[in-house]
Amino acid sequence: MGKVLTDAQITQYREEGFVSPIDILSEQEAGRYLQRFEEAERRYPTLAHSHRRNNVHLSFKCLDELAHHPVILDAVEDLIGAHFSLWATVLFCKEPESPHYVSWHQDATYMGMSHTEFVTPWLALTPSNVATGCMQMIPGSHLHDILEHEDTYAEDNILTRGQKAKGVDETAAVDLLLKPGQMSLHHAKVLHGSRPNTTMQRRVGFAMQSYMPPHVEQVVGKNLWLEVRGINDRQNSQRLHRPEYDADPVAAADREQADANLDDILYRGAAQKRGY
Ligand SMILES: O=C(O)CCC(=O)C(=O)O
Repeated sequence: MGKVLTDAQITQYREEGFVSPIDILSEQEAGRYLQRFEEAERRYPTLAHSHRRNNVHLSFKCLDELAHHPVILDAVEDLIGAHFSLWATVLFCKEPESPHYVSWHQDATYMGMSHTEFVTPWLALTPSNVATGCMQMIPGSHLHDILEHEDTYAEDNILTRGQKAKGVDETAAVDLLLKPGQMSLHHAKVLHGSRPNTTMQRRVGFAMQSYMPPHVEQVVGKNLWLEVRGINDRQNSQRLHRPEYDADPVAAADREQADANLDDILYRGAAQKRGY
């Protein structure tokens, strides 16, 4: 038994590359976080929108709190040990009846890391189900090498390059159904994607992408990290600041740098650059 995860959940993660659902917040608490996020979004529209969805935790206090939520961090610790930092976050909002989807991919493909033992918690702030376009995963796919990915730049594909892994057996896919306040945890190499939101409700998921132990090093781009738990000595790394309040200028300056760095890493060698 870990601090949060049962032995069965830890085994599921090791064997399948994901574990879900895990209760983090009550539905009411999730509703309050959603409300705080949407208020901040209305107040500072330039800091969070579909083309500015990375690292919003460096701008909005409610997302910073979630990225440091003790139960989320304990669950992460159960999988990767007691020392880890946060690389980035992505706020995946699928607007009502929008055609946007996420093609099959493996996160580690373009992150420029030395190793792939890292984990992403994805916390639902609204219902994430088949109708709203929940994530789907291919169990056991993290045990294989990274597949070749093709950059499609397809218009409704909300991945940076519209990258699509080749040769995915979609019949093996599992839907990760989450209520508001529940999260999934997925491995850097597991194949996953999601379909469009066909409902009248927004689908909001906060991906803390990813928590990484100190032996995982950035080998492409600058070395920028938010220290989260334990001791994380990395050569030549720069420590990011947490916002003390919404739009805190100290953390905002860090976010500018972190977003530019992410762009540089994720689009390295790409034929086109899009706004995501
Ligand atoms: O939110 C989605 O639909 C996809 C999220 C995703 O690909 C990820 O968190 O790695």
